[in-house]
Amino acid sequence: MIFGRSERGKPPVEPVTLKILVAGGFGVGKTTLVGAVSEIRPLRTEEVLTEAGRPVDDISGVEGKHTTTVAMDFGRITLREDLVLYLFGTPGQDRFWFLWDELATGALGAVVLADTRRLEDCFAAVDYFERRSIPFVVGVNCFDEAARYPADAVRQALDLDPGVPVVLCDARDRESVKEVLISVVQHAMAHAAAAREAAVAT
Ligand SMILES: Nc1nc2c(ncn2[C@@H]2O[C@H](COP(=O)(O)OP(=O)(O)OP(=O)(O)O)[C@@H](O)[C@H]2O)c(=O)[nH]1
Ligand SMILES: [Mg+2]
Repeated sequence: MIFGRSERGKPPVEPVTLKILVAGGFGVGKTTLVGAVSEIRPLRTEEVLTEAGRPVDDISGVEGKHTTTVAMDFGRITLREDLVLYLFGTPGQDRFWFLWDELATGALGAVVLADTRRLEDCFAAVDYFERRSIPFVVGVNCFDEAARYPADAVRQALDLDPGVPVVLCDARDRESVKEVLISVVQHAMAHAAAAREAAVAT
């Protein structure tokens, strides 16, 4: 078939692809978040939590949970025609920490998911990104049963730098998760621009 000029339309844009990590404590909703927003069937590495695992898998606070991520979650979302995010959800349990460095390689930024009932569970993730200067936002996953706190109260409790965005979200809701992802991209871009300016100034 022969197309006229106008029918051929614009040449396809090569999208910029960015890698974003989704981290946070055990059972905070990382797998749920990646699944809610991914436009491909998310890759999951879930294993069933068993009686045998009880001594090592601390399920207090998440008693309804039957599976856990043992390697990673993987999903993709096109935020704009020219901007695609690859999402890598980390495993939440301490015994899988050795995987984090591998997953963090080349990441533009990260989302640290938090549950206000177990805020301390995300301290390790916050420390991890602060130490490596990887820009991150905190997404407060507002579970139905949890008390609501304003973003500033969460910021104070986590002792975050004033520039770190804190976004209230619902990990099950696509639009809500998109807002979190947009904020991490904006924050990471601002971080990169500030680093460039600092480099020019020296
Ligand atoms: N009510 C409510 N339940 C949620 C929400 N997000 C996740 N859940 C539930 O919480 C449980 C834990 O969710 P996951 O997405 O597996 O958590 P995770 O952070 O990936 O867990 P690990 O990989 O084991 O660390 C699941 O049973 C979800 O259905 C939420 O926003 N509200
Ligand atoms: Mg998971």
